[in-house]
Amino acid sequence: MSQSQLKLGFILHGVGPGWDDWRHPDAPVDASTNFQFYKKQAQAAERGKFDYLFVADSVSINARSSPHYLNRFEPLTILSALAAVTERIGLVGTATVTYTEAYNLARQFASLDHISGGRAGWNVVTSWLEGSAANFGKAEHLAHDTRYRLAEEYLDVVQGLWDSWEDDALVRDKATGQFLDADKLHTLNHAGEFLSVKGPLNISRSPQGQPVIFQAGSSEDGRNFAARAAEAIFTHQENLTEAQAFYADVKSRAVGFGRNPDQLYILPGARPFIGSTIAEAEARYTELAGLVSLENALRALGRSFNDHNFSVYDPDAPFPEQVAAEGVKSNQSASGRILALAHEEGLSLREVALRVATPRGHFIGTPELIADRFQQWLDGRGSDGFNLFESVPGQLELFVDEVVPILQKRGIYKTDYKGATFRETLGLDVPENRNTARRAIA
Ligand code: FMN
Repeated sequence: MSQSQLKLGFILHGVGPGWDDWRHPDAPVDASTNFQFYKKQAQAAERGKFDYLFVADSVSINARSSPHYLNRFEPLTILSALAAVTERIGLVGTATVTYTEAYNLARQFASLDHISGGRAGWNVVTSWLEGSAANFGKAEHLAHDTRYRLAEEYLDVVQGLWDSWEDDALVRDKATGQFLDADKLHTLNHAGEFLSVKGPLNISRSPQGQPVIFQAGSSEDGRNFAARAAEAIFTHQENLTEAQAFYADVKSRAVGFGRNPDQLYILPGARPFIGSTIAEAEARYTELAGLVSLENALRALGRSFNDHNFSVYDPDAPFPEQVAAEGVKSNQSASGRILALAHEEGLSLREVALRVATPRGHFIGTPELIADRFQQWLDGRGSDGFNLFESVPGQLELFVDEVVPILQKRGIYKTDYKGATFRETLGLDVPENRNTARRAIA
């Protein structure tokens, strides 16, 4: 068996995922809306042969939201700009099925795929914050299971729209004057539980056939959705043992849905703190953790519980387990993990909040140690790669210059991009156009 290779993505997170990351002495405070900052990070990641850049998103904020969530670019817009200043790296953006018209979304991602020469990916999310509804004229946010049911129908509609055009539908013969072969342009005529979309889409099939599908929920519904329809899943795993269980579970679900499990990548998050010594790396973690106030730790905690306001409780009393219901309707996997931690270790609210807001992760150390851990997770079938967050400013460059060469030397990471499109880079099949397939059978 040939050695598998790590897939690596980099999340463009502006001033950082934490509430206080922006206070780091080296952090540019305007990073989340600074195109030059995005461009610099994108180009550094491409220099490190990262498979993709990822831009996350949400459609609801309030004064307790983190600095990056409060004020950031819309994903498709920034990714289109980055397409023009990068050449090979994949461009993955979040878009929500609950608050976007399927026709618009299909069109936008197809456009990004054309603009970038076949490098688009869509992170299909359902939006976990109730507050989103009021921004879109909806009386209520859909229930968790309903959102996933919508996601399945929605994805099928979007992929159906992407198949509107067969590959050779555009004849564009100047001599005969034939622009289009109308037999190869197809309406979708979808009418389902949630959506009604006629089609066809007003942009031709894109360079990689269809953008790559990512998914990021890890609840029962989330795992099934990913196993059935996604090509990569973002996840958070506490340790290698849990990651292995998750990996085996999702891959076996994919097999159960009749899929080749190698066509679905499992990508846990990783936030390396790299130093020339372990002590230096630890000091970087401690410096960042030291910036976090209790007030902001409580805000960070609230996010997985439907933006619950934890500041109303006594921080030194036991964790208020009655908030579990907010997590169940919002972010089941993250809130479930937090509740289990509080329960198993009997922690106070303060302790839980500080743990959540200052995650240590498993990747603190020298470049060699980080490479060892990555290899351990890959060889141990805990992951197919990682979705990297920058811990403190400058760590992306350090990773590219110091960790990447070690991974390459070990043969577990590519030394160059394999193909032109994102699918080729990832080794993913091009989905067959459903209309071409039908024609072949007829
Ligand atoms: N949710 C969003 O609404 N927007 C995002 O950009 C987004 N990115 C995510 C990235 C990662 C790495 C992970 C682990 C999750 C992300 N999520 C995002 C949240 C998921 O879409 C999902 O709502 C959450 O994991 C809860 O799903 P569950 O209830 O199925 O566990």
